[in-house]
Amino acid sequence: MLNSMKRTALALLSFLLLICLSAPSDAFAANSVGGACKKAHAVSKIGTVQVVCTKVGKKLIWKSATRAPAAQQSSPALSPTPTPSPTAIAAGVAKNSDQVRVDASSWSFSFVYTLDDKSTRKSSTLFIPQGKVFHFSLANSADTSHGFWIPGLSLNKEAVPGETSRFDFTAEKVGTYPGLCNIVCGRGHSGMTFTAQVVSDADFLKALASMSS
Ligand SMILES: [Cu+2]
Repeated sequence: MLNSMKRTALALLSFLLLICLSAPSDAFAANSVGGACKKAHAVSKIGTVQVVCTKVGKKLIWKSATRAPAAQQSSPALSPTPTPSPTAIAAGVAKNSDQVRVDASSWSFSFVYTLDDKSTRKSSTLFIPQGKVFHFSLANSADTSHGFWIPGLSLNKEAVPGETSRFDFTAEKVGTYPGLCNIVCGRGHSGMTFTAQVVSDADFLKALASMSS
């Protein structure tokens, strides 16, 4: 009988202890944010949310004290490759006497575009905006001649060593056109191939933006 009473008393004590431990630090804490409280500025917790007893009108209610996260600090600017402006073709690039420079060397072709801010972009593919008078320069600093030939566009120019030639060209039809050297120029001659892409203004800007400077 005595043992039974002891066990009951112990169980009751444990229960009370559990209530004390789990109760909020403020005895008035209600079950949720917005619930009633009795002591202004009292601080408590509801679940994991810190709450403050706040006077709203004539009532005292628990309000979340969790602050909004601080605005994210912006990381230092990484100076991304500037995207050519939409006017780069119509106004900017068109101001340059050489909108694209074709570099013919032993044994490859590369294409260098000058943007309106005079910066350049280099590409192994020749992009030509459709329907525009486009200013080309063709340079060859090597010691042998190369032929800059795009059969599908009927474009054929000789790149003479040490000389730069200039010409205007308008490509009328969007498409992909294989290009190659048509002068036998040495052991790497057969590898002197490239692709010309005639594209819309929008695609031309995208292409410029993706090129390395
Ligand atoms: Cu060649």
